[in-house]
Amino acid sequence: MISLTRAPAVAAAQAAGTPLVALESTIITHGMPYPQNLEVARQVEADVRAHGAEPATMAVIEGTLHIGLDDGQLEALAQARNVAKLSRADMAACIATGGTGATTVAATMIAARLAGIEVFATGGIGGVHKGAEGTFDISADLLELAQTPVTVIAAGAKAILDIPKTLEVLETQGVPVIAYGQDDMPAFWSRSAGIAAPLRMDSAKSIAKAHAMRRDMEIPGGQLVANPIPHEAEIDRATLAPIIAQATQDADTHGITGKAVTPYLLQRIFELTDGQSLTANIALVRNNARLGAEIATQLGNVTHNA
Ligand code: PSU
Ligand code: MN
Repeated sequence: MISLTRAPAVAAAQAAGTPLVALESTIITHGMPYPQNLEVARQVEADVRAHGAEPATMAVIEGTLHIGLDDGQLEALAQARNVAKLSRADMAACIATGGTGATTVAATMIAARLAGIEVFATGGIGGVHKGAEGTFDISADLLELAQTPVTVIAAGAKAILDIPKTLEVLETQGVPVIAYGQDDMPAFWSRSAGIAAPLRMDSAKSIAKAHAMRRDMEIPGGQLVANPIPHEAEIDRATLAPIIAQATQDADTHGITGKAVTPYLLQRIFELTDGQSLTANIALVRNNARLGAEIATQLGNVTHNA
């Protein structure tokens, strides 16, 4: 038996038919420094609620998979050090052995599926790292998107990743990548990666209909919605390119490998931009939470009127 607990607000929302939006916890434990991580976790939950949905932040705490966290749990995670970063490979082991860990995109998708939640908003997904032809570093997030039926709203893939290779893997795996409201693929801190996205949609309703169509056609897997960062928060690509190159080189110099790579790069870029990367990160996560709530609402309409 899976030890799974819904927060009271999540259980009430599901009973009432209120739309739900899953949120991840690795962004709190490994993606941002304290105390901004706690402020953002609370703010993003408030953003989802302000747009008519109920948030469910996922985490494994002492062997129980939590679907929705209370404020004390959010705060404990935000302050904790050495919390495990859980992906598909280690989530079951963590639950089985009574461990505590934060959920990545892949693990949050698994938690959402178990809880019956179909929409999940985050900042950025993992992808194919630069130099993957040598390291084989490809995030499990991409393979999760291929098999778990959750629509994930992110601001595209970070420029720390090899975006063309990330798109190739997603195409091979049959994952629709939908740019929201523009033709170009967004690149996290920048609105454009300089290449076209495979698909474009201009409304939450279209995205919800496409999600429902995959379900009706029994095509496994989810969708990736790439929502461009708001204009006012954007950092342009030219500014970031040397910073990313530096951070990537530093990771190499320090022999950072495996699941430590992404958190290391995020922290290094935060330092090298004097915190500007974090300000942008916060703006885009909030923007994704709002769109996630709209998609979840539309999905409820599409499903019930079918
Ligand atoms: N990208 C970000 N912020 C993040 C992450 C990725 O911009 O916090 C986190 C997410 O939890 C994502 C994980 O699922 O890193 C990917 O890690 P890896 O590359 O080791 O699969
Ligand atoms: Mn990796």
